[in-house]
Amino acid sequence: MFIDELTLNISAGKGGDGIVSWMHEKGIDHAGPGGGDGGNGGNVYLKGVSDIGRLSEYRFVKEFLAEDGQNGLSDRMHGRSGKDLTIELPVGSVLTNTETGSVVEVLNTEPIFFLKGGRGGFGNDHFKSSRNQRPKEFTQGKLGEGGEFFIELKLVVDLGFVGLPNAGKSSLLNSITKAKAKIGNYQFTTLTPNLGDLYGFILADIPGLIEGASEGKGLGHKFLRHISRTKALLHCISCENEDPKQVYETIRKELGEYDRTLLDKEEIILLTKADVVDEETLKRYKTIFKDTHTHIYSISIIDDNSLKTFTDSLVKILRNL
Ligand SMILES: Nc1nc2c(ncn2[C@@H]2O[C@H](COP(=O)(O)OP(=O)(O)OP(=O)(O)O)[C@@H](O)[C@H]2O)c(=O)[nH]1
Ligand SMILES: [Mg+2]
Repeated sequence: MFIDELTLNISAGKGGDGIVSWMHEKGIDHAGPGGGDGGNGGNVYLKGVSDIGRLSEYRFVKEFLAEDGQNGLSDRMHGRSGKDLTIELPVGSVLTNTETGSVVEVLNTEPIFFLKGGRGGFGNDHFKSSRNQRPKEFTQGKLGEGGEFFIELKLVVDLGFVGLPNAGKSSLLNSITKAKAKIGNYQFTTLTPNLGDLYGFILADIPGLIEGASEGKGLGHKFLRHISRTKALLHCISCENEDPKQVYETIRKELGEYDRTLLDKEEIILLTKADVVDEETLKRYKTIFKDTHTHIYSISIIDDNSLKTFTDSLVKILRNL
């Protein structure tokens, strides 16, 4: 089950309490204060991983807690600090503190310091001074930082495939990358995003959109968040459609209703399934976009030349973005 949003309670560890105790030296009772300080609570780090399914592993996890610091010990020994906790999240995760609204984004695999553990309290030994040889004071450990976090995955990808269901998006992804997306001669074969790597560029094939997706029709538009970070969109329009422009407008309308900024992205027009029409028709389809687009291509997954021409151009376009 693919999960791209989740709410979790996450807290750094509490600091251990300082304690009150007395040194016991041979023959002398109450030789002086001996209560050690508490250890600091463990910190929480976030680490991005390239596994886009990682959030589903946390489906039944309600909270993540770093270890608390140990209380102070006698004989002036300090408590051990709590172990740090590292939470792995898919690259592209955005965490929002539901109370404060503060946002942290996990954009790469470098560990991010996220929540600070509470400081350990002071034992009575800490309060010893020339004027106070027998302090009875101590302080408690502080709570670690923490809260409730809404985690939303917005994939970090270079190019998003958009189009009607059955346009051949997944077939294309499988043909030009090592992806193994499910293909089917019916609508909504793709139920969750698929990623592929083309010379280091990450391509995302998302479920097909239909008219009314923004009102929840079909699979709705919830997967569009995954192309919100891309610089470019690949409009996949099947040559089976007699009016490619209308298909293009339908998809644009749904994109715009979800998020107007999606309309400002660089667009590449790709007429798919070119083998189902004759050359003249294909030419006519391409001409429709001439005035509005510079990048217009056609492919057929059974024509290796068309795939090669397209991928060569695509890599150039992506390099220049
Ligand atoms: N003739 C022909 N058929 C194709 C081509 N590319 C894909 N198809 C067929 O079109 C159908 C749909 O392909 P998919 O790749 O599953 O389409 P999709 O756009 O991913 O569809 P959804 O996941 O439902 O959005 C399958 O039966 C494919 O075999 C092509 O270049 N030529
Ligand atoms: Mg598909």
